Amino acid sequence: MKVENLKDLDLNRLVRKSYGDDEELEARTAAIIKGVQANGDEEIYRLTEKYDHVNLRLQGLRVSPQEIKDAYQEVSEDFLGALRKAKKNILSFHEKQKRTSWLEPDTDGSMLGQLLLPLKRVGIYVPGGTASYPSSVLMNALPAVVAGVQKIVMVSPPRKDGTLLPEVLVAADEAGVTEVYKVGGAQGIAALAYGTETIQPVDKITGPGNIYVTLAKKKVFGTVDIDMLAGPSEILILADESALPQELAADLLSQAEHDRLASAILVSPSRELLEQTIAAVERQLEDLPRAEIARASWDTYGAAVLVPDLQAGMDLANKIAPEHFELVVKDPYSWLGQVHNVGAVFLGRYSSEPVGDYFAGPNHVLPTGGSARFYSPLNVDMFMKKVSVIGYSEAALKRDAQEIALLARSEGLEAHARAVEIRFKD
Ligand code: HSO
Ligand code: ZN
Repeated sequence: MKVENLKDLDLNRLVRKSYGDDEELEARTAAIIKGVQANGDEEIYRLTEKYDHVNLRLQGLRVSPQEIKDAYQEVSEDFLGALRKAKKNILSFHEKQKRTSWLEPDTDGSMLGQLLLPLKRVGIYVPGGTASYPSSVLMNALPAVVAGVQKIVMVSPPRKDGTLLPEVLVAADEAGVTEVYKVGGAQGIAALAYGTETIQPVDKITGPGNIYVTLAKKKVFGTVDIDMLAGPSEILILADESALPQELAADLLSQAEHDRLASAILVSPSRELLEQTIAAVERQLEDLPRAEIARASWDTYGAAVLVPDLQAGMDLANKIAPEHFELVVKDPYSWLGQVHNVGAVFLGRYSSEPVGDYFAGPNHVLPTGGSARFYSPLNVDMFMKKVSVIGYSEAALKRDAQEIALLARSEGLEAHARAVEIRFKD
């Protein structure tokens, strides 16, 4: 890794990655969805045998209360304690997001307003393998709980022995997930969207997944709502000479270790800091368990960018629109007013990115791939819908009837005009 000058930077290398628009994969995903629509549970059993190498026909798809109980026996008390503290912080942060219905009376006797209603059923996808994160179970389920969603259904691919990770099951139970099913991939998304004999369809699906899951979510959008099309993790750090290279290196690697396609970018006006951090990344990679993944990410999508000053760095951050943005500079709060296109901003050296991943309270499901330009972190509003309320009084309609009729006729819609006029015929 070498320090790059801002003016030579190839932005295309660093931004707008997605998990691909592969037509062949799209066709395969579509076929899986069709299969589940046509053959329900049996198709899920067949695909689970094929992709997850386990036959669930005897035990069924649903995780039993006994399995949840057993999971509690398998996790450590310290894990449970930390999970519960994280839950408390996430809940109290998201409580502040909750908005309520309102009805506003007018002096003319009419009433306008807006009902805010929780979605009835939501589905949460939790990936399998090493990306099966209990923290993501909390981050997806708790905003739904705060919104008042009654049914929160989780799906996740089973391991070869037909179980799910106990930490994930415990997190689901702690978060208030009401049903858990052992089904992953595009078939899991299809089951949530269209339902099967065992799984009732939901209104919205959230949660990250692999390319098949992402393409399936794209495909079922419209039948159900989805949260977003999650891409690989990203971090951009803007640092000045007050920052410590070993801390910056550790934060860069915290995102690089997620995924070979993850991107970790350091931006600074100090060449010395950039060079020292590159060296620190190399040293820290030596004994990192996921070094292979982190190195692939760092070598392909990482960067150390020299900018003329912090302002140029701030502008670059808003242009790249990273998922996570760390401001490790002398007075980070003085830059907050300029932060615009980022998923979450982390201020100062003690707001290391994993603080947000696990514990502080804000959601870690954040816009990626430049979508922070127009998209927000997962939040309570995304699990609610609005209904408009119109309660016109006689006086109000009398006052407005003529103008409503005029607008209706200007659109050639005579029946609309007559509908208001008929009330004042004599
Ligand atoms: N940084 C990831 C979330 C996560 N990290 C889960 C650890 N566990 C999302 O951007
Ligand atoms: Zn993370």
